Amino acid sequence: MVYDLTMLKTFYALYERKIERIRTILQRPLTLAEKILYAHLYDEKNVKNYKRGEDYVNFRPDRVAMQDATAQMALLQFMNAGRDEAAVPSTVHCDHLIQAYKGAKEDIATATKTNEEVYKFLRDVSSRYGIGFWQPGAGIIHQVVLENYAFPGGMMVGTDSHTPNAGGLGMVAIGVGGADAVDVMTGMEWELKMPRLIGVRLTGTLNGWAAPKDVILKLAGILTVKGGTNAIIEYFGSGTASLSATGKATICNMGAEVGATTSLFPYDERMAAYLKATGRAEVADMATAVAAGLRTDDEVVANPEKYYDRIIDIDLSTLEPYINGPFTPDAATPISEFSEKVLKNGYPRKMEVGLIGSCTNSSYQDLSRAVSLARQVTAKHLHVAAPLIVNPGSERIRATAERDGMIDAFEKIGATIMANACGPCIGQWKRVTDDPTRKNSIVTSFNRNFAKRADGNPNTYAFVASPELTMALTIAGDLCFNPLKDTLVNADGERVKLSEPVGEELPLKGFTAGSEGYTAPSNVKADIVVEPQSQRLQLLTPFPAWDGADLLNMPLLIKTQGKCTTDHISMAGPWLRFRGHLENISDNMLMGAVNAFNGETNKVWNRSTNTYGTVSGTAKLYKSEGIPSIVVAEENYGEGSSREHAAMEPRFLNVRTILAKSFARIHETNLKKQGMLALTFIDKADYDKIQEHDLLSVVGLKDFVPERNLTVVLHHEDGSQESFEVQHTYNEQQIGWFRAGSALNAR
Ligand code: MIC
Ligand code: SF4
Repeated sequence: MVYDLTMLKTFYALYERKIERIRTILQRPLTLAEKILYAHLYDEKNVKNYKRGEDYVNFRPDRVAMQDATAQMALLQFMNAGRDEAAVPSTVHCDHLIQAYKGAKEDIATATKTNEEVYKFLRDVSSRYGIGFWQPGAGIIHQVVLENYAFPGGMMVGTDSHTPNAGGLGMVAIGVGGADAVDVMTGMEWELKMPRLIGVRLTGTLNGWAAPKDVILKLAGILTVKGGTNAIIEYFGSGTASLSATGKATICNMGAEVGATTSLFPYDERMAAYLKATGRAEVADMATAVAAGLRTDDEVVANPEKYYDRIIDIDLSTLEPYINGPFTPDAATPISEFSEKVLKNGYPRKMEVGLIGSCTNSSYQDLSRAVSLARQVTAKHLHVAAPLIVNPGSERIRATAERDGMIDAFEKIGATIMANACGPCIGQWKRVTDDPTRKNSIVTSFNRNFAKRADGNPNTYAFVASPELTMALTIAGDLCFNPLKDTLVNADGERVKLSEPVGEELPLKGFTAGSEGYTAPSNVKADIVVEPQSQRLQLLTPFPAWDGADLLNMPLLIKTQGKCTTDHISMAGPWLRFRGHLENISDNMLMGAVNAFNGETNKVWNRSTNTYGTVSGTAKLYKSEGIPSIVVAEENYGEGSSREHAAMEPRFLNVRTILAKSFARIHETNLKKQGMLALTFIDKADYDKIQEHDLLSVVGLKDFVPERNLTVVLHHEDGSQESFEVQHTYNEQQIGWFRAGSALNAR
C-alpha cells in the first residue's frame, strides 16, 4: 500500500463535523466544491462567505504530486526553503522525460541512460525529504495518482496542469507551479483566489460511439480556452452517475483546456467501485459513510441557478462524438460536420498517425473500447491504413491490458506500444516521417494539440478525440471518415461497417499490479550534490530584490500576436532536458511566439545592435547591459502548462514586466511568485498603440497597492509619448513578493 491510511482515517473521521460547522456558519446550502474548499481552509477560524472570483483565500491541501519535468525546479526551490521533510504526503513521478521511439523496453533503457543524472537527483531528493518516488515506466502522474492517492473530499496540488484528473474521484485537485507546491510542502498556507463555480448539468446516458471524452470536447467548444479561468467546473445531475470514475477523470483532466481551476464530480457508486478495484476498499467504505458530504446539497441541485455562477446543460443521450482541432483544443466539431470542415478548410485529409493513451484516456474502459474496434480489423478482413501508437497510463493498466489480450490485439494490427509515459503528448516523440515539410494530420486521444506540440513540426495538424474515434480514424486513414455512417472496403472488396465500440468499465478479473516501480522515502539525510559543471541541473541563485524605482524606458522585447501558450514561451520536447537548469533552458525563451511586427517566430528587433535576433539572445544582451525589458501579449497569455520555467526564464533574462490582454491562471501566479510584474490592459485597444521601437515605462510602483492601477508610458521613436492605465490583481502579500524579488525571497 502506497497511500497513508492513517491520514485518511483521520480525514474522514472529522469530515462530517467539519461540513456541519461550515453550513452553520455560512447559513446556506453548499455545492461540493465549496464543501471541500471550506473543509481545507488553512485556518478553520476563517470560515466566512468568501467572494468568488475576488477574495484570496489560504488553503491547506492534503497532498502534493510532481512530475519529473517540473519537480526538478520545484525541488530546487524546496531545497532552499530550509525544511527537513515535506510537510504533507508528496510524490515524484518520472513520466515526461522518456522519448517514444522504438517501444517501451528500449525507450526506457535509453531514457534511464540519458536522464541518469536527473533521475538520480529526483530519487535522492525524494528520499532525503520524505517524498515517494515513482520510477520511469511506472506511469503518468495523473493516472498513478488516480489509481493510488486520489480520495473523495480531498484536496491536492500538483505541478502539472492536468492534476484536476483526480476530480474523477471527487477530489479538488489543482495544477500549480513549483513555487506553490513548495508552499504546501513547507506547511505554509497555499493561496488561491476563491473560484467562481460553473455548474454543468448532465442528463441522460451515453450510448453508441459517444464517450466521456466527448463531454469535455463539446464543453471546450462552449467555454473556449479561457472560459473556465478562475472557476471550478462542477458536474451535477442524473447523468453523472452513468459515467465511470475513469470517464469522469477524463472529463476533469481536460478541464485544464478551458482554463478551469479544477473540475469535480460528486461521489457515487462508480467511484466506490473504482476505489475497490484499485485496492482501496477501506477508502470506499469511509467515503460511503460520509457520502452526503461528498455531494452537492440537494437544494443546490434543485435550484442550481441560485448557487452557480453559470449553468451549462449537456444531454448525454444525444451527445455526438467530437473532434477538436487543429492547433487549439476548443475548435470543437461534432463528427457529423467534421468531414465538411476538413474539406472546406483544406486540412490534410489523409490521417497519418493515430495515438492512443496519455494521462487523459488510458483507462481500462478506454483501451477495451478501442480494442473492440481493433478486433474487428481481423474479423472483418479490414486493413489498418495508419500507424498506431499506444501509451498506456500506468504499469498497472499495461499489465492488466496485457493479461487480458488487449496489448496483443493492438499489436496484431501493427501498433507500437510505448512506455507508460507522456511520450508524443509532450513532444517526446522521435517521429519517423518521409517529409517533414508536408502538411499532415494526426489524431490523438490526448488533451492538447497546440502547434508543434507532438512532434515539433509546424506542418502537423493535430486533432483530439476519444480513443474509440481515434482508433476508427486510424483504421480508415481518412479524416473524412465518419464511423457512425460510413463504410470501409475490406480485403474481399466488400463494404463493411465498424460496429459500435464496446468495453468493460473495470477488468472482470481485477487489476494486476505489474512491476509498480515505487520507492518509499528512506529519510536518510544525505547531502544532495549538484555538480557545478552539470548541463542538466543548476542550483538556484535568488533573484535580486526590487530596487525601489519605477521601471523606466524598457525596450519592447517582443509584442506577441495571437496564441501564446506555455509551449510558445518555453517549448517542451527537446528542451525538457534542461528543466533543472534555468540558464540553459532560458535559451528557448518565447521561441515559438509570433512577433506581431513581422509575423515571424524568434525574430525580434534588437535596439542595441539595430539588427534582428532571437528573443532569448536579445534579452540576454539587454541583461548584460543592465537593461530590463518588457513583453506585450494578447489573450490568455501562458495558457496550458504549469511549467514555471515560462515565468522564471523571463525573470532570469531580466524581463521585468508582461503586459497582456489577459492571463491564464497558473501562469499569472507563476509570474507573481517569481517576482515579475503581470499587468493587463484596461482598454485592450491600447495593445495596438505599442510600436516595435518603443521604450516602455511602468510608473506608480512606489504606490503599488492592491486594486490601484499602474500607468504605462510609451516613448515612441519619433519622440512622442502616450500613456494609459493598466490593471493588476496583486494583493498585499504578492506585492511583497515583487518587492523581495520572488516569493521564495520573501519567506
Ligand atoms: C503538459 O501537458 O503541457 C505538461 C507537459 O504536462 C505540463 C507540465 C510541464 O510543462 O512539465 C502541464 O500540463 O502542466
Ligand atoms: Fe503527460 Fe500529456 Fe498528460 Fe501532460 S497532458 S501529463 S504531457 S500525458
